[in-house]
Amino acid sequence: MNPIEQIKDAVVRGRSNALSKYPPDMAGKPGVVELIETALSKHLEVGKILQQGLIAGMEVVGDKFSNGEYFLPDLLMSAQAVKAGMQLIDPLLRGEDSRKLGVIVIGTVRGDMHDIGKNLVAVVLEGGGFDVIDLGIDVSPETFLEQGREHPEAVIGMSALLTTTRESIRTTVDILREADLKNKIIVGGAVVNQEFADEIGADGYSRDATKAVHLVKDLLGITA
Ligand code: B12
Repeated sequence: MNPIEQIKDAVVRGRSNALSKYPPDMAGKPGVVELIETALSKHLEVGKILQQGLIAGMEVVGDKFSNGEYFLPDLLMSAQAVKAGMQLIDPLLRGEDSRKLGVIVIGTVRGDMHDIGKNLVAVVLEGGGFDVIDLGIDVSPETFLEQGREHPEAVIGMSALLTTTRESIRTTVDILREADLKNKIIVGGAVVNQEFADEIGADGYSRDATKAVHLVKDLLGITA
């Protein structure tokens, strides 16, 4: 297995670091943290570590959870491993480039606690040169409204992973539109698609974090 595949595997197995007791059959073996350190020392690209290691691993975990092979504790261990890895590469993704292309306000909508995907989108946008204001999870329409008013130039991003909270996106978009906010709105998350985005009058949808950067650049007319 190459170093990136090892990172992906460690995410799938929910192994954060070498000191962790989990999973028991991997005692003493490196986890996501050590594997990323090794990958970085070999000058592997941070973007690859993120996309093909952390995100790809979490996608496998998502599928295993959906088909009943994994249960909640497995899921949480993997989420923790991704978090540990993100802490390591986050500063590198942000880069030293202080040029800012624009502001993004992003959050997971009311009633929804899922934030792994939203966090990835936030980090990748930051890495792409944007200032990101992350409102966290379970964000009320009122908070989005306040932030939109405070940052009229910002693109607002909303994430939802549940069929029920997809409706929170709709409500939030309606409230922002009724208040006549001119912010561009982008939406995403596993239960969202282009059709839904069009239906609720969002300005854009992207199925993953990397495409979100292109989407925001397109919306803001940034050609570089
Ligand atoms: C991890 C997870 C959890 C974790 C969340 C941990 C965390 N900190 O986020 C925990 C265990 C807490 C959890 C809880 C629940 N979950 Co859950 N969970 C998942 C799981 C397995 C993976 C989600 C994930 O992180 N995927 C990986 C990331 C990288 O993908 P992503 O989120 O889709 O994000 C990518 C894109 O969608 C996009 N994107 C995301 N957001 C945005 C935003 C913008 C603006 C843009 C442009 C793009 C974008 O870019 C991201 C990166 O590429 C999914 C199953 C699955 N296969 O998706 C179920 C799933 C979403 N959960 C589900 C359910 C039902 C629940 C619970 C209700 C379970 C329960 N009975 O308690 C609770 C809900 C709690 C709540 N109120 O929110 C269902 C939802 C079913 C539905 N359609 O409504 C799913 C589909 C599982 C299933 N098959 O049943 N869950």
